[in-house]
Amino acid sequence: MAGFLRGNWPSLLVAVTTLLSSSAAKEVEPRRFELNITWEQNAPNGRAREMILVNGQFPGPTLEIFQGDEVEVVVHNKMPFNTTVHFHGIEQHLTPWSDGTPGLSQRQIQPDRSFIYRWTATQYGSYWYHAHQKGQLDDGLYGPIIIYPSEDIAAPFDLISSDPKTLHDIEKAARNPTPLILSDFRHTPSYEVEPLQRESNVEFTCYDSILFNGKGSVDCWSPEKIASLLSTQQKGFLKNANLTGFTPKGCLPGGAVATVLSPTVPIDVSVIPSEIFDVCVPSTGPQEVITAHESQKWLALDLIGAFGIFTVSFSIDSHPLYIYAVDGEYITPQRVDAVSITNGDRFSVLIPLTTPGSFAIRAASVSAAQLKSATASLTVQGGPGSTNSTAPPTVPSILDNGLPASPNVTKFFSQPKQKQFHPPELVQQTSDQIFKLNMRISGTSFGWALNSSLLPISTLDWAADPVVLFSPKPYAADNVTIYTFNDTWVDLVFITGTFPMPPHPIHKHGNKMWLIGSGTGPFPWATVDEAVQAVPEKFNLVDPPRRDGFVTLAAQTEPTWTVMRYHVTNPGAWLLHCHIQGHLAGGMSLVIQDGVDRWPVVPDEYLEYS
Ligand SMILES: *[C@@H]1O[C@H](CO)[C@@H](O)[C@H](O)[C@H]1NC(C)=O
Ligand SMILES: *[C@@H]1O[C@H](CO)[C@@H](O)[C@H](O)[C@H]1NC(C)=O
Ligand SMILES: *[C@@H]1O[C@H](CO)[C@@H](O)[C@H](O)[C@H]1NC(C)=O
Ligand SMILES: *[C@@H]1O[C@H](CO)[C@@H](O)[C@H](O)[C@H]1NC(C)=O
Ligand SMILES: *[C@@H]1O[C@H](CO)[C@@H](O)[C@H](O)[C@H]1NC(C)=O
Ligand SMILES: *[C@@H]1O[C@H](CO)[C@@H](O)[C@H](O)[C@H]1NC(C)=O
Ligand SMILES: *[C@@H]1O[C@H](CO)[C@@H](O)[C@H](O)[C@H]1NC(C)=O
Ligand SMILES: *[C@@H]1O[C@H](CO)[C@@H](O)[C@H](O)[C@H]1NC(C)=O
Ligand SMILES: [Cu+2]
Repeated sequence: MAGFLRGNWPSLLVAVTTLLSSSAAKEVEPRRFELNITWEQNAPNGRAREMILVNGQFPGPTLEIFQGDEVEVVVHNKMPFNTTVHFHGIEQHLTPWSDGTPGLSQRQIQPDRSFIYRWTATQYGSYWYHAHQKGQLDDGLYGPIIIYPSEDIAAPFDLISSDPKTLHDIEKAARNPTPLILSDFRHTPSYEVEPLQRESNVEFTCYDSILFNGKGSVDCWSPEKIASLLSTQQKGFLKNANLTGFTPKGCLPGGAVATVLSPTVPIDVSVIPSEIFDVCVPSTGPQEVITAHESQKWLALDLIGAFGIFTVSFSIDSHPLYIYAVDGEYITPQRVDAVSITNGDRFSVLIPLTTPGSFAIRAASVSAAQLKSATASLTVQGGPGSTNSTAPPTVPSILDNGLPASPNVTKFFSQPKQKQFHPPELVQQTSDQIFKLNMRISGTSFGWALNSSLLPISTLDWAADPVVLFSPKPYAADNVTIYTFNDTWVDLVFITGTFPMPPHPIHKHGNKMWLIGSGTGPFPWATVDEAVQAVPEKFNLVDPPRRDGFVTLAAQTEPTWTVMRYHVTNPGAWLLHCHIQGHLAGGMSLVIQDGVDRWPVVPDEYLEYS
């Protein structure tokens, strides 16, 4: 039994079959998925490259699960690279070895090997899976997870409408959400990007396409269009670097990225191929079409931000969005015109279908380093007796730079107003431990540090043997490793130490956190209690938003701080990191050993897996 995870996949299949039949007496069989991960030619935006497919698809298949299920995901690595698969936002309650973080929770899955992830679907809602090995997310290893809520979970739909018929239509739509994965996509494979970044000392902030469910095109805009969309901040970056414009790809030129972020570090832009930042070659791939019928009245979408770097504005022409869940958990619904989506985010939205027609689904980058937008289509077919001749012209809510398209567009999703519909517990008013993390750029423009020192992902991938979960360093505190005790409350204070500081989408593995406060200026207080005394208006300890990732405040000229609080209930080795792939690769991570006093006993088959 101990060895059944080893070996190549055909023998494993036999072993798994045996295992399943021998456990047939068990009442509940696990919900089982098999993911064949391959490295193949594909052309999601009309231009071919080698990339990652899961079961021959991109994005990977949706894992449909019912809350309470035991889940088994068998990964067969048929790529020429090591890999791991992380289940983003899944708390992995009592199964920290199935979290998919190389060096922290498991050894890497080598080519022609397999690995079985096992976890319990304790949560409900919208999640996703993705590679956690180096830059493989950018190569296409991701797919949606839907966990259908159990019957006893109350939903907030009667806050959208109290009309019984409408409520019925809404509930029906929400039972069957359509995943819509948004991603940024690059032609250059991640294994080429990494060494080129190191050789040039420049962070590669430029992508080729925005994709909807893996479909899109390469649009090349005229210099005039690009110039007309530039923000004041973007013009300022150009001015500092003595440049006049963004590149034909709509990007801040590579040299200027480094000038802005790490002006004292020598760079070598000559090693950067011109297609990375500059040359735009148009190509056309398929367009994603979401089809619905007017008679449904409502449509539910699970929006998933599978970005390597972008944050986008998202909207659907002529349609409001009712956001009813964030990162999988119900909230008091917000009716908005648009929502900003960043790396790792999930927004579950309901859309009223009132008119047949075709409406643009828009995503536009609001990241400072690149202008880019793309559209998919919402096609609403007409019901019997309806006519589309009277359909009004469609009205966009956002422009190609993500800004509101007209003064009428006033409602973007508001995180401060995000109210959890039924939080599992109240946030504790005081904490037991505080960790102040000084975020800064350390060296090159991609060398972001979560706390002063870099923890490059390569350190975890290659050097962390034994794996932290298997051999914890309980009392290690070396700038990049912290520890906590079970059933304590922990504050993570993210302080910007260098300027300019972009917003960082910080994701914690293993549990959700509350965003209890943020502010501008230094954070001179020894504890969050003291901070709350001094600036109570900067805190919300009553009903703060709860998520598995929050974006830290950007900073231009003075420091900012962001406080996240969480309850340690799930001992294990968890990564806390920026979800921007370049920043993660560059070192923006912290190892959290949660609950060192109640460390889990790792099953032999995971300990021995190699
Ligand atoms: C994975 O690949 C194996 C061998 O090619 C095949 O038998 C199996 O059906 C594949 N599984 C899926 C889910 O595609
Ligand atoms: C692949 O994983 C194995 C096992 O963890 C490790 O020894 C090897 O160095 C890894 N290879 C690469 C290129 O990371
Ligand atoms: C921009 O030009 C000014 C004046 O010529 C010069 O002092 C500065 O070093 C230049 N900056 C860069 C990044 O080249
Ligand atoms: C609009 O009307 C045309 C002609 O009747 C029909 O073919 C088409 O499907 C309709 N479009 C929608 C979105 O209902
Ligand atoms: C704004 O809303 C008003 C009132 O509904 C409408 O008349 C006007 O055309 C809208 N303007 C734009 C730019 O959409
Ligand atoms: C921790 O940070 C300090 C200050 O930046 C540095 O001197 C030290 O080398 C770091 N330690 C480790 C283990 O990275
Ligand atoms: C953060 O790094 C500093 C060194 O710059 C170190 O003194 C401090 O202990 C670290 N904080 C944590 C929480 O590890
Ligand atoms: C950790 O603490 C939580 C919250 O009190 C508790 O439910 C859980 O059983 C504890 N875990 C262990 C392994 O003791
Ligand atoms: Cu970051």
